[in-house]
Amino acid sequence: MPDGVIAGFLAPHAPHFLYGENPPQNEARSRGGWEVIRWAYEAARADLERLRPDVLVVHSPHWITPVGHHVLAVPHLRGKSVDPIFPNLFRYHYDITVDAQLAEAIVEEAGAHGLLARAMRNPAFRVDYGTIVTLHMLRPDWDLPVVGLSSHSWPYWDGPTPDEEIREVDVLGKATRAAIERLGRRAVVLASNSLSHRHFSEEPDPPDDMSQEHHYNDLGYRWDVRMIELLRAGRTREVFELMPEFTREALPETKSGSVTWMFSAMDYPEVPGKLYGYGAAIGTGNAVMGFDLTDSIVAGR
Ligand code: 2X7
Ligand code: FE2
Repeated sequence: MPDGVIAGFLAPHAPHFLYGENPPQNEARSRGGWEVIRWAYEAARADLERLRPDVLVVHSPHWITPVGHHVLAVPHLRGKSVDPIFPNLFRYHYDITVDAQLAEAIVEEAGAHGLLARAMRNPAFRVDYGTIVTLHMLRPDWDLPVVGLSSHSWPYWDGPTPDEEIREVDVLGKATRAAIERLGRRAVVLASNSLSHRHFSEEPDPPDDMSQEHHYNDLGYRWDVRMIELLRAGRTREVFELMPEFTREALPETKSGSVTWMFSAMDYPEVPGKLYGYGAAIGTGNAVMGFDLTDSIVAGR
């Protein structure tokens, strides 16, 4: 089997999905919920297993670093992560093994590609829920080493501008790929992103009352379906051409760059994406999709 970047997954991280799973690591308990997405993740997990990667590399919008790109580079991270907006749903005890050698190589390559990048070597660092939910939903056994990348953005400053952000994550994707190839890793890259991102500001009581869960508006839903159909057809170039309009109209979480980074790390393949499922989380649009560069997960698009 070849080395390098072998696949990517669009793997959204609403804390609701993990809350619905009731894993022992999470303090909050639910009656389930968000099954369509949780079943989608079940199928994606089986495909991830077939790919036999030796590392998972994830880019998260909820580790925000205004100054440069940061990369988790502590070999072992343990602690408790709490979602700042939904602490009632997500209080998670994590125990994460990091491929620190790959993390350092990504930082080096990012620097060589002209980006400002830093290795995060603080063992007391608290890992964000975006990184954790995506990794947990795809690999709940946590038996593979991982690398986490931050999102270099800051909503309150003039820079980076949206165009600069896109350029930065495109270059970061190339640097990630170069590091993976240099070390001969078999890596799967994960975009921790939902799609349309307007969400309700009040939760139902109880939060897992599924009669209250639906898309925030029709505009967001229709944009998501349009983007998903293009991704399913492998029409990647059109997806990126539409990205600015999508960003303006649907306020998608892809704005923080995870999807662009992932496609750049995969070298923008025009492969058909496999849709595992699509559904709402407090109004946002969430698709779980796989992009296989090896042909080991085909079928069932
Ligand atoms: O971070 C999130 C998200 N992306 C979607 C929905 C709800 C909460 O948190
Ligand atoms: Fe999010």
